Amino acid sequence: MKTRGNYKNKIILHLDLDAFFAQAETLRHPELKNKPLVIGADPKGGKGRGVVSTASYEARKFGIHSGQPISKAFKLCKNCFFLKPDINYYKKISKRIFKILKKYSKRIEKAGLDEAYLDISYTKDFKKAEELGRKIKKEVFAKEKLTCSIGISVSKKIAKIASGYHKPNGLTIVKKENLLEFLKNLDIERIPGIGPKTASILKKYGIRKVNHLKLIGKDFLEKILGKKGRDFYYLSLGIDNEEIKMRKKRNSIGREYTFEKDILDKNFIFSKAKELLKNLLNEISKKKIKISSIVVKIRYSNFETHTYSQKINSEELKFDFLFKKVKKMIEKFLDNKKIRLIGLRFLK
Ligand code: TTP
Ligand code: MG
Repeated sequence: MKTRGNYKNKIILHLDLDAFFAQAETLRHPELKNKPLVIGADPKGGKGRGVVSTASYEARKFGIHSGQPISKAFKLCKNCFFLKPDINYYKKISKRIFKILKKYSKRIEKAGLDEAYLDISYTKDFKKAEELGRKIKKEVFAKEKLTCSIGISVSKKIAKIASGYHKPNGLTIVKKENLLEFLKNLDIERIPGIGPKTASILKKYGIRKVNHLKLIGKDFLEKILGKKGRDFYYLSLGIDNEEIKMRKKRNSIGREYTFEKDILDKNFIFSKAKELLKNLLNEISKKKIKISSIVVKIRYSNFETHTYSQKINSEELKFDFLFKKVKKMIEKFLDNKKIRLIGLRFLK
């Protein structure tokens, strides 16, 4: 995989899992597969006050969709299956999906739990990019038994529109030469950033299709929608220069330890701190991270928690020196109180 270098033509892949929470639930409730399934707040027999997180494609046929009041969803389909969301479970799946995706590009943006942009300009042409799209879909399904939709184009927004174009389980390629043809007759709601509110403003002026944005012109759109309007105008011409936003590097690195039982013995606490410090210094030297301060965290048995930080410079990044410092920092807190947790953190 090569992701660096100035490729003349940008190729962006957008992936979005289909009905993510609902699909995830069918993995552990196979009896719900291909059934109308709604993930959201408890419908409480139609009196529930929360909203729908997502619905399986079978449930969408009843008019159920994300964000809708759960009471309405219940009225639309009393025989649908309703489950409450379990975010931690979805996060675990999401992490594994991203592990797969990271193999295919170093320039990757996490746009949500089930959504990512990958810069795949290194594939150089759309034929190879399409092959890669198929490969990723195959691998996601083989490893996680989940279907996704992929869009591939010359920019982020167009790739996202493309991934939503043939959902579920779609793969849509929009090459530069087909861009304007593809955009022309799309409903304006397909554009990322045009929600129901913006759409209703635009429709007041008869603007329903992407082509209408182009015809009405930049100045008018800017007048009614501000800077956003100008972006929509440029998008109608196929112009979108938004960059992939990679996650910022971590600006701290830390470890903590919760004792099996609350501890009073100072030397025992020091010995744990020693272990944490050794591990952290090891990691810092491996990753060649620059450090500006160290933070000690102490939690007493009653959960009261304190942190204490001190500046350090790179010459001081030696075990003996730091261990002395850490011991002093810890001692400030001990005060003959039982300790539940000890933590050490270095800040960049
Ligand atoms: P989406 O990708 O927008 O929706 P989806 O994956 O359920 O369906 P699609 O096939 O159209 O992509 O969002 C991903 C998950 O985020 C979704 O499964 C549930 C959650 N979500 C909410 O909780 N509330 C919301 O309003 C939306 C839009 C999503
Ligand atoms: Mg999705």
